[in-house]
Amino acid sequence: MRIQVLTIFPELFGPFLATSLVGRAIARGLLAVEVRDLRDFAEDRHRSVDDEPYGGGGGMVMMAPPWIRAVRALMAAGGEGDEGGEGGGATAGAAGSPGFGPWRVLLSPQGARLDDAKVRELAARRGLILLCGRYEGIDERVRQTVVDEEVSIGDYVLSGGELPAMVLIEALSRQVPGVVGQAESVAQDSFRGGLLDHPHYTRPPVVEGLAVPAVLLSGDHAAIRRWRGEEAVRATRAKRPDLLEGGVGPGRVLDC
Ligand code: 4HQ
Repeated sequence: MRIQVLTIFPELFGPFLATSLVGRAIARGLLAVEVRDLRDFAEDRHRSVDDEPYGGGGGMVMMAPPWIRAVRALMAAGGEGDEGGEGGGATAGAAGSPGFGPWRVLLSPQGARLDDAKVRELAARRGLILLCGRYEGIDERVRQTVVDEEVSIGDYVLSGGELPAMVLIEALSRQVPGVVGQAESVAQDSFRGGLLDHPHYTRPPVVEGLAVPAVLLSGDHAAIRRWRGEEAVRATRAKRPDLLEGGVGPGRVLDC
């Protein structure tokens, strides 16, 4: 999977992309992430990307032309794009065929909230362009011309779309085949059932007077599997009952 990022702070991504699971996925060629400076697509010698809002009021607004030029340049240089289809927004530049090219995502609190289903859906695409805004907003015509979808990581206000983009990249990378190892992917499967994870323990056996549940030391693997299933349901009911009310009922979850 190929992800292109547009930002005025490309340096924020360095250590993130070099570290841990994401770093390894990139090193192994399973994931390609290219971070581009939006200012490279400005028109003036000051490399301006913001201006005062029409209608007045405080703050600055990101200008449309640098974004539009940047996104179109990335699409033209796309190489492998997306299979397209999905009514896709504008065109894929060079070929000019509508609906093809990378899927363009604007990180914004106005988008649908990111969840496991959305992560899987986006991870199934071959190419993404992530637009990271700053300032008080982005000229509305950017959305109208070069954005396929807006995604939010939660109902709070950040100063920029860079952290949301990193959240998305990390979650997406875990869905790329081969990125997460066999053992880890078993644990990951538990969320697919819509449940929270069961509690985990490692040495030492007693911490601050708190002992490890005896069943985990029993060597009885069927009993351990049962205990973990029950604890997952208990944790979900106590901490996130909303997950049990959704499409995946507890009955079905207990089956797996
Ligand atoms: N933003 N989820 C970028 C967010 C946000 C969010 C506010 C996006 C500021 C410039 N993005 N603008 N929450 O708070 O994605």
